[in-house]
Amino acid sequence: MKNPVTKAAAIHDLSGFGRVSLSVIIPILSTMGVQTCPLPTAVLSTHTGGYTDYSFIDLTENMVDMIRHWKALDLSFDAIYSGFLGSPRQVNIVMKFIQTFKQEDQLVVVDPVMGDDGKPYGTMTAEMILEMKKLVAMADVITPNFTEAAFLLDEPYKTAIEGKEAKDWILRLAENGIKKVVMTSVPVPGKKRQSSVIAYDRDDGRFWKIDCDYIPAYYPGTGDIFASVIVGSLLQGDSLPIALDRAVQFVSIAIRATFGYRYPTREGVLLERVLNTLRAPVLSSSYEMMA
Ligand code: PXL
Repeated sequence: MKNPVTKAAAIHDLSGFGRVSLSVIIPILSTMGVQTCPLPTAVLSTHTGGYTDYSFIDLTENMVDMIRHWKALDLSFDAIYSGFLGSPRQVNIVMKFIQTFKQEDQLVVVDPVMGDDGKPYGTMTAEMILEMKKLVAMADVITPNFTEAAFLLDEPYKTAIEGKEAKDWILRLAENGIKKVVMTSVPVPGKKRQSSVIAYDRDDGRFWKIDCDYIPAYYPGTGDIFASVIVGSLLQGDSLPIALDRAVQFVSIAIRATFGYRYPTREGVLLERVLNTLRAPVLSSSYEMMA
């Protein structure tokens, strides 16, 4: 029987407090009609951005055990979506997972979660970055932010990039066969406060761009929110530029819903207030094709 609901394996950490990773990915994908099967990489008391002294339990061995059982059950997934990984060995486990559960018409999305704003997250190491370069090569779609793209390409982080060079970075990221590259938080020259999302579709060679609103606050987890909306949107058959529109608009609505309150930014955006908007059609579209 054809699966009546699409099914995604979600390989990310579970942070108990502060809305990031599985805490946002599961509700978003569920709302978008996707059954989400979490394969937790680590359990933390909080995420690592804005909190210190957090507890961190590495679940590498547990992942091996869970995968063994999933294989025995002969599970199949319409999508495999990985994000924050807790150790270099986990990257290898995810690579093996992709090989094991590979099937036709499957969507493999790797969000190479490593850092932001030019800096690596607290648990990241040089070895992790090396391993992550191998993992992204197995993906159909990758969603690095600008910092992660710089890490993957061994480029120094910069505070502005011209469109032509950004396209060149994306083509280099796509070199090893990746079908769709979505780069977020791309800084815009001459506009200190502005950022863009730029994406490339190898199938037709087109580049898409969306300029994002600026709001003077940083909320952890917005990268996970963005990438999971992209996953849900592509799974429901949207085109790449419409998936970008959905993800950019949803992150923007979520930030605006939160910023109006004096809410501690490290707790993340008020997802619960805006989740239902994911069910609405895209009513206004702001993507552009890049020449
Ligand atoms: O949102 C990315 C992310 C995921 N998981 C953990 C994090 C972060 C970012 O800070 O700390 C544990």
